[in-house]
Amino acid sequence: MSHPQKIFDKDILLKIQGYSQELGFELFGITRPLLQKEDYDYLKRFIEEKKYANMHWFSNYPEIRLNPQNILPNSKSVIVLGFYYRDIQYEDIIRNQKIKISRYAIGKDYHNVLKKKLKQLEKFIKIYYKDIYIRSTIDSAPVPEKLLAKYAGLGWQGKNTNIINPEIGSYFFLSCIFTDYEIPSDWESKQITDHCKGCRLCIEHCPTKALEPYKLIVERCISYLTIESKIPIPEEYLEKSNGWVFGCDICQEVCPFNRRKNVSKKTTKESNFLLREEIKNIIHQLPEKEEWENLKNSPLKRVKYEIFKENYKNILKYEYTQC
Ligand code: B12
Ligand code: SF4
Ligand code: SF4
Repeated sequence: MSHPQKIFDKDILLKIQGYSQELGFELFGITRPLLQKEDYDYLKRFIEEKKYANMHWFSNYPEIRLNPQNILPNSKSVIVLGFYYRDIQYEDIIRNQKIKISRYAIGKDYHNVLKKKLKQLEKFIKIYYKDIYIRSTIDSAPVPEKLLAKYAGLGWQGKNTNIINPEIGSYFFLSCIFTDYEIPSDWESKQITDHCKGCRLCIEHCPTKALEPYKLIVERCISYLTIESKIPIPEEYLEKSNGWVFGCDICQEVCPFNRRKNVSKKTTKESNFLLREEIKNIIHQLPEKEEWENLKNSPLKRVKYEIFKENYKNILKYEYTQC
């Protein structure tokens, strides 16, 4: 007996897209989970040459990172989703603060928020395809989400290395749903061409000179230095950190695609990503250990209190002497 072929139906894909929009995902695309040669070679070199600084976890599972189809047996397609996170109400606050927390981290932990939504979407897909194998990822799985988003037509990879969508800019999270269903031949996500052209604003404004076009020098990036390095910000970078104590948004703030008229007022649809009172307090005053311990379900908790505290104090010291 021959088995029916596992191929998505175009109308059902449209239903899946519709439901993803109901859940709040604004960007949707589908592609094959295979890297293009240039990207594969670059990523391979990046791993081999240990360009990931102290993020030693980056070299785990290279057979998946370089061949994302290996994340699920017989994986044939990956649905890539974008979720807009910027809370417009934070814009005035962040502009006038000495201590800055990246826009993506002011709400509840996006891993938890989006994992729940992805589970709902998986359930929805299984209504139509009971025999489907699915695996969802949000950030922490060893798959190159930006490259897959680029192939799925969510945006182009800018010179600041983020995925930028011409309509909504770059303040969105990426998630992936890998499946063992093929993409129908009449459904093709078209790749968006590079819109950066002659612009170099992100490169010129990066305070630590961490950017070369389309390439990030990890150990110079404030985002890395404040979240992933696991040591206090070294002196040489402190004076350049511009108040960023957790993450850094400078190369996105200056990007014209986040400043265009229709985008500059855009705000998240997800209440879980709005500025939390606890974060507001932290921006105004260094939290006591107890306050930090009580802060639950926050991206900030990736950093140890002792490191956060030292960075916070050092940044203020520098800013203070500057005045
Ligand atoms: C490791 C990591 C980091 C590291 C390294 C960042 C980086 N640029 O790679 C650090 C801690 C610094 C970081 C910071 C940030 N991150 Co981060 N990060 C990741 C993670 C886990 C892996 C990314 C990765 O594979 N990097 C490795 C390098 C090699 O990849 P790459 O920059 O994409 O480089 C490719 C291209 O340059 C290209 N290329 C191909 N050919 C060639 C040839 C040449 C010559 C060159 C130069 C390049 C090139 O291919 C390369 C290889 O893949 C992803 C989640 C995931 N699972 O994918 C989130 C992710 C990329 N991060 C995200 C975010 C939001 C951020 C921050 C904005 C957070 C913040 N505000 O502080 C910053 C942005 C800093 C920046 N300018 O990139 C989002 C991006 C969403 C989007 N719209 O693009 C992701 C997708 C998380 C998510 N699920 O939403 N991050
Ligand atoms: S996140 Fe900040 S430090 Fe890192 S590349 Fe962008 S502007 Fe530079
Ligand atoms: S600031 Fe300019 S060069 Fe940088 S990502 Fe945006 S459009 Fe591209």
